[in-house]
Amino acid sequence: MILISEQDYMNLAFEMAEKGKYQTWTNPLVGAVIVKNNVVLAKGYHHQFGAAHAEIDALQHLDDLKQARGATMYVSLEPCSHFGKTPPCAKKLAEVGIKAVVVGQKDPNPLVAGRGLQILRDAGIEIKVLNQTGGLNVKYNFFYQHQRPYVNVKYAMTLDGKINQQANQRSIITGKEAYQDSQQLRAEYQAILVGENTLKVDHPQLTVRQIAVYQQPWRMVLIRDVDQLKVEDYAFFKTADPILLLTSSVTRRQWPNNVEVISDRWTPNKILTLLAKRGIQSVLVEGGSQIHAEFLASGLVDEINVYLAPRIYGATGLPAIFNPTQLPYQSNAYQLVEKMELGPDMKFRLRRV
Ligand code: AOF
Ligand code: ZN
Repeated sequence: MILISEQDYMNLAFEMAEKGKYQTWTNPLVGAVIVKNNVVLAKGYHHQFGAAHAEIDALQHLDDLKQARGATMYVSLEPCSHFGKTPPCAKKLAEVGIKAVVVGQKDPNPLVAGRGLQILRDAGIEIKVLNQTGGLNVKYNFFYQHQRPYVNVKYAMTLDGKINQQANQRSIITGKEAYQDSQQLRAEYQAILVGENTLKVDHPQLTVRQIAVYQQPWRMVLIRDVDQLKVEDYAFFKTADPILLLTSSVTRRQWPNNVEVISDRWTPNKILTLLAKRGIQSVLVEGGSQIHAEFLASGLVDEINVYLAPRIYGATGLPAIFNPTQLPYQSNAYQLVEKMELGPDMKFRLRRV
């Protein structure tokens, strides 16, 4: 295919950015393409958290850095202006003689937020901002716009709305296709939250096992009396990835290095404030029904993912959203954005309108 338009080059930058998926942790996915006389000279992307930014990766793919002189760079995100884990990209672009920069979207990170564009402008580089995200970095953008993590409430239920065959018994509701999908979903979040009952009944590990992620999501449990927990009974505590126990009690125990215990009177809002302070941009709330009800009632849910299985559990089953009387009427609050068939099951993805 011959690439000719600005949009084609930007789409190529978006495509490059995607290659970093699951690897950039809290950094955005970014892609960059260097073009001169309608020829793509080099492509690059942000490979991994802490690694070179996309612009630098693209420059490194030129046969000779001198080729950058007079070239145009198409980059999906505003070049950075700060010294972070790497030096500022905007300065580097000026230094190597890039003539024009076409940017997908401005960087909402307050460390950059227009300063990168200013550096380019001051260096006499032509700039154009397309105001396109390419569908990338939804949670990154949300986090900086709202100063809190993006919240997804996820659960699997039967046709009669049950998440469990019997209270206090683990039930496998959905099939392997849905399992795989939910693994991918976990890989897209930086934190996973469950309640005490879910931990005790389901014994989940809350890790991503099917996809190689740069870092496992933080595993969080809301738990009343944290010192009563028999840690040795849970596979959950056997891996060294970060665990955050949010409790209303006070702990007198010595915990392993990867486990942090924080005491407070936790509400959804307080949990999100804590995560925001730690720079966590997204959280997947995996249940159970009590936590789901509390989050939905708090109005802090941005997305709902439901897996629907063709089974009926009947009267002994636990209803998906416990205590629905607390819930305000939400019929128009969420809109279907995706519907998928997963083997015998269905998945519905709804976003806040
Ligand atoms: C870019 N290109 O490819 C990325 C950018 O800690 P650092 O140095 O890696 O900086 C991370 C911040 O830099 C990130 O939050 C965002 O503002 C910007 N990321 N910028 O120009 C890239 N990954
Ligand atoms: Zn940069």
